[in-house]
Amino acid sequence: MTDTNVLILGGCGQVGTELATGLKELYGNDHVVVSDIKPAAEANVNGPYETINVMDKDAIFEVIKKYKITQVYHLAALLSATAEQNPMFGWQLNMDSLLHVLNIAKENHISKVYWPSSIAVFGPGTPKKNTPQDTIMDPNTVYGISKLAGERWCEYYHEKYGVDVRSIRYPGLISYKAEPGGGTTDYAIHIFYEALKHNSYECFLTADTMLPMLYMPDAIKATIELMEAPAEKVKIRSSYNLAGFSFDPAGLAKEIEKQLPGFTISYKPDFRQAIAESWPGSIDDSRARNDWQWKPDFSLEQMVHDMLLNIKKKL
Ligand code: AKB
Repeated sequence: MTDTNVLILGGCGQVGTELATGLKELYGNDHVVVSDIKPAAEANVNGPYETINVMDKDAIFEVIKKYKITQVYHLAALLSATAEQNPMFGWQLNMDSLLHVLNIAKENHISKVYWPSSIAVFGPGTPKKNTPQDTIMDPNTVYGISKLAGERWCEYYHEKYGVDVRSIRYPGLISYKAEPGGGTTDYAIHIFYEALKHNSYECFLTADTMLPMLYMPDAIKATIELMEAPAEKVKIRSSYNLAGFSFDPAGLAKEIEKQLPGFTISYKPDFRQAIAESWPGSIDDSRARNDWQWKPDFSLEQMVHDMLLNIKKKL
């Protein structure tokens, strides 16, 4: 029997959907409460579910009390492309909700917090290749600014109040179980659906826009491993660099073409190009590898194979 009870905020999103499955395998179905802004009838969750608006601290706290929650995974956020369309709302949602969770932890109502950061904390002045853990950070998107500020708050709450908060700077996450929502790296998911439906794809980034990426099973593995690691191994309390592989749209298209002969790609960059250009092309994640033995399982080739196989079944 576990005395760990987990609450996932933003649990119906791209990461939350798969993280819930992983955490239920670890702690049992009844010990993982999924929450999202959606009403229960639309959420399609098997197990405890609560509708929560993360801007409402009392609503979060009520659910924490009701289920005797010990750990919160706070995944709700406006991502890069959506936040650029609505900057003030992006800032408020991303910051206020994080501070609500950190304050609940500071008041000792929960013992551990997970909050994802992103490669969006980097900016045009950051070295692009093998971007180090500690480097120039000058994000120029609302999302990136909110994630960098969030990282500083996490470290502050850890140092001043002893809050056990842990975080990963997710690169682009590739998955097929749940839809991605409003990110710049989402092209690397859309391309698979279009490849299988039409054998062609029009990309909103240019052919040579290199970005760091990670396949979802590896992202879930990393998240749970970081949260399960003994506290003394977690030496970074802002957020850990992490990545699986890097590619540009032309490279991904080439890999898809190997497995789907005749596949073609064309390019029509839009406002997301500038966002992508401000981010690193590859990431140095040696601190995660050394501190808590992070190691991805999937190569680019294996990811493409698995995505095509599973999306084909879905379609
Ligand atoms: C986005 O594109 O906004 C996200 C991210 C890299 O954090 N996938």
